[in-house]
Amino acid sequence: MAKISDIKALKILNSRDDWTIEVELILEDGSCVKASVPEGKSDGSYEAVPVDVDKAILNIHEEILPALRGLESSDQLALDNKMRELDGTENKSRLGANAILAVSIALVRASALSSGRPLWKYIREMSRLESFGATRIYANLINGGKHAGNNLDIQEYLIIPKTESAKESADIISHIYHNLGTICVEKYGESATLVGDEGGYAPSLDNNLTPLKLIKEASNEFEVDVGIDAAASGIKMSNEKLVEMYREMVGVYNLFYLEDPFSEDDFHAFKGALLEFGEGVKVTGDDLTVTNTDRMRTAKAQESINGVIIKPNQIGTVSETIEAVRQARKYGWQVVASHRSGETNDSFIADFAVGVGADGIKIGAPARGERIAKYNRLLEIEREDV
Ligand code: 2PG
Ligand code: MG
Repeated sequence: MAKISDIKALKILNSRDDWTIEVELILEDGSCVKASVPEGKSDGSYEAVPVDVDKAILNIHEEILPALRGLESSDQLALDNKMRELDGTENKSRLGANAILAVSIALVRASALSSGRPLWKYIREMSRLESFGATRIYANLINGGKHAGNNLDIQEYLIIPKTESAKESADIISHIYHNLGTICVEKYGESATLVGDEGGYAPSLDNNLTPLKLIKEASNEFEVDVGIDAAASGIKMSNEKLVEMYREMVGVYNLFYLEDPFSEDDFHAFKGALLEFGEGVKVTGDDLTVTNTDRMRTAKAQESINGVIIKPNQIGTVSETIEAVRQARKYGWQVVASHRSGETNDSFIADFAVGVGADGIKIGAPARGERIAKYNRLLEIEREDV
């Protein structure tokens, strides 16, 4: 194990052509790693708060580096806590959740490298979390809502292959994605295969259920579950109308996964959906819970959900993200780790998901380099896991 020698932060572009931070972290044994952070568009109001990128870079150089230099890199919890104390706010709004997370990720990656272990394995050992089976891929093949310029209210239409293998999963997703493209062109013309922020097709369609019909047609010969992320905080529709739509999705398309079906403070409406659809449908909190153990506690007390999305940048340190997974496991919830719509080529989320033994990982469609980076890292991890 080695001590922290230097941290350099700089500006890079993300997949939406917005600036974000990349840090290079060097240990005294010569281990040198990079890490960058993603950014959401359909953000929850209770997420940890990033600061302007130039300010974040300054904060890393002037405050975080002097506080961490010379300390043992492998003491993740102590280092994350040190950054939290230094920040001094509840939501990391002074130093910036983006500044803190970039350093936090770089620390895990550097310690893994220094120890000679693959990142996912290092996270598995550090978190002492158990894996209950393979991490299934949640692929978003049709984009709507804030992620696309079309007329669909629902943000994401997902397929989840029923297989334990990342390679088989990627293969199934790729076949269905191609089939879907062909079907879209046949039915709606070439422009129907223009893609949204997460690489899924973004056609304008006659209603919010049609994407499930198209996906069903494209999936024909393959074994997949289907789901949606409504990201309902951004939808202007009454709860009655929403429930009616979900009822049809569950009834006709056997919906397995239902993320953020209502707006972010409506714990009660989530509970209603869970009661109506039962354990067979994973009613999942994202903007509702924002990887925050306090919000998760409220959701548990109100019996609102049976699944949760986990995103490191919603809370701002790797240690707290691990703690959120631990708490979700205690509650018996399904755990799905997730990318953000504004991504870089950093594939940390793939190692994190496998490391903490998440049941699923949401990484968009197999298109656009920043999404492909996660697919390819999952394939690599599967090859390493022998
Ligand atoms: C979501 C995410 C990722 P965003 O709502 O789950 O798919 O979108 O990063 O824009 O919040
Ligand atoms: Mg979501």
